[in-house]
Amino acid sequence: MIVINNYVNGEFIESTNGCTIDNFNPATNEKIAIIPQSSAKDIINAVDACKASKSSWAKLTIHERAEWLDKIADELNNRFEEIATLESLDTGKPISLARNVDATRSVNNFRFFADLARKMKKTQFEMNDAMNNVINKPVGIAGLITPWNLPLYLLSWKVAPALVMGNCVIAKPSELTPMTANLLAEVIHNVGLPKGVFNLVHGYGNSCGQALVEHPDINLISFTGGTATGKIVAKSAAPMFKKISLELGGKNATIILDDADIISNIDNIVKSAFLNQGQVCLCGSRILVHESIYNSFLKQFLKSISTMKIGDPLDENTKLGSLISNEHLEKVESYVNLAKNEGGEIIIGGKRPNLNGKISEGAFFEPTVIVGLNHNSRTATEEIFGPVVTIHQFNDIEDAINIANCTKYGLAASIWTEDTKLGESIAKKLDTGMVWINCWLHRDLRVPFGGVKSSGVGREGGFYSLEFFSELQNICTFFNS
Ligand code: TXE
Repeated sequence: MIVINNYVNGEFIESTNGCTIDNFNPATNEKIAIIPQSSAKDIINAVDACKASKSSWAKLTIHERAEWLDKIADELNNRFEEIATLESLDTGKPISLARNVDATRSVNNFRFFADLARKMKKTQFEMNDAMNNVINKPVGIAGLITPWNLPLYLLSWKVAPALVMGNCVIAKPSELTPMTANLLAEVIHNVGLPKGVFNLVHGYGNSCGQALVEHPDINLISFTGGTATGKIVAKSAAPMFKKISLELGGKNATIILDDADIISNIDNIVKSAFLNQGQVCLCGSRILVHESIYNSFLKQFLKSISTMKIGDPLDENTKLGSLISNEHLEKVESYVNLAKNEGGEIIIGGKRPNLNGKISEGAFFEPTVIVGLNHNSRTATEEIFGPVVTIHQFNDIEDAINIANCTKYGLAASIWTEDTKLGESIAKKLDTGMVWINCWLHRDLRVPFGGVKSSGVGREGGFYSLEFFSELQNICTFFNS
């Protein structure tokens, strides 16, 4: 069992009130760590640390700050296996996924933003009699709030651009997954980043997280989490005119046209539904299939699902681990019960698997497929965030587009067709921030990431992140005659 501290002003310290939160491995229910249950006082201390260091950090050139990002990436890479193991223990996700997705992206995020920052070009607009220079200044203090599904992957996605643009950072990871945020603080400490530039404060969302959002001297909030929490964050931050980015939930459609190459793509479609036990905001949890290929699709889909091994997250062959917590498992189960009440038929899964040994009481749930539901039903439109998909038939493309657009969410979608031109024309009619055609989660870190409607506000990714984590200032200099 590990005792985790906050990291404030270059020191690992307990919360000022001395209170703690127990942290569990959801696959075994073992207590694996104790973390600080921080309060507003700890946020105030972190803000003071940022204030003391922000002008010297902001004075460095962007190239000097990019060097720091590379040092962090190198040290993270040295601890690659440790990142994967901690992430697997903390979330219950399969170790192979923690390596290939979480650990890999966490290192890459630092490298990517270091390289991108070095490529930033001057923006100038010349007039007959003057020159406009648009410069990117640091915003100041950035508050970064992250969820439990991809802990270090999402935290590094915010920390790297925030630092490289000259901001000081206060990070508040999910209280359910503190391990790799702590590892990041150790890495940052070991590489010798100036104290106070990066601070990490652990605690509950409604106390510690809320205090972060409400602190008047924190100039920017980048939040990834649930839509209900996003509303609270937006409401608190808006009167202070903070810069804000909200990456929220999704209920993404997977649209399969009648000419789709099902055989070649079935494993990717299954992955889009169940990666990380369906706990990715981009997961395709509503599958819309053309009625002419419905039966053949269903056969392939169920066959592929049945090969996925559920089990010990630390086993190399495990494809599906546990959900994040027993509480979340109960939420997922409640949706399966709701689906039955709404007239749905569960054709695979729908229950906790029988597992033995130390994982017998873990938060596991079988991959579940529900058919026969109205596309407007609650099960088919609300975010479940678990290994549960609903399948719906359509007979013409406009029908599919209407079904895809019928939820309050608008994060992502995927379209599967041999006619990519048709796919692109459908994509334009979808109310989402992102669409993949014949692929899913195929990520180029330069592209804008984010959603519309209840899926969020703003875009991060590539230069969009660098712009969000900076304040644009235009300097118009009149030519001397
Ligand atoms: O997330 P929360 P929860 C969805 C998913 C899930 C639901 C709820 O549907 O079932 O959200 O999950 C911090 N002020 N997603 O409750 O509460 C909290 O401590 C400031 C989608 O676990 O949104 C954590 O650090 N911060 C999602 C972070 O917010 C607050 C990923 C996210 O927690 C706060 C996760 C407050 N008042 C869940 N209250 C995605 N977009 O990928 C909580 N927090």
